[in-house]
Amino acid sequence: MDIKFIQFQNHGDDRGSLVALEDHKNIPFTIKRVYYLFNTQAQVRRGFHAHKQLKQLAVVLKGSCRFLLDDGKEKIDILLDNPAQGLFIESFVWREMYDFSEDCVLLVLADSFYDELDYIRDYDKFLEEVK
Ligand code: T46
Repeated sequence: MDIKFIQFQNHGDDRGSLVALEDHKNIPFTIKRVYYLFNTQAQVRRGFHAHKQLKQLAVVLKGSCRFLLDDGKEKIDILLDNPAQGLFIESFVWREMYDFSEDCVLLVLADSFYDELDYIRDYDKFLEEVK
């Protein structure tokens, strides 16, 4: 599986760091939705689904967490701990997020509005679909 990271330019100076995210410039899609996860717990794993259409970019703004990405053939474990780096998540990729640091803030940019019908939440169904 090809894992695509996007490295953002850090416009930092002695006042601090600044990263800008822009449609079709450093983000490879039109941003339709932004959501973020916080107050997560180290021992709680979440995700457990794939999307039929949705493409997303995940950025850890603070702290760290791990993503397990699975395309039905291969599973890859990824540590996200750099706010200047985004993880691009294609459709038909099963994802699980875990090992959240206490202070983790995970930002996700999505190319579509929320639609529960786009989720595949059953792993066996996911495997059938990607066969
Ligand atoms: C994903 C990973 C990285 C909404 O009402 N609107 C939204 O935009 C989202 C994302 C969620 N919700 C509701 C649906 C559920 O009742 O919020 C609740 C928690 O969502 P979910 O259990 O899907 O959360 P995660 O952390 O398992 O998954 C989320 C995204 O849903 C998913 O698309 O790729 O983060």
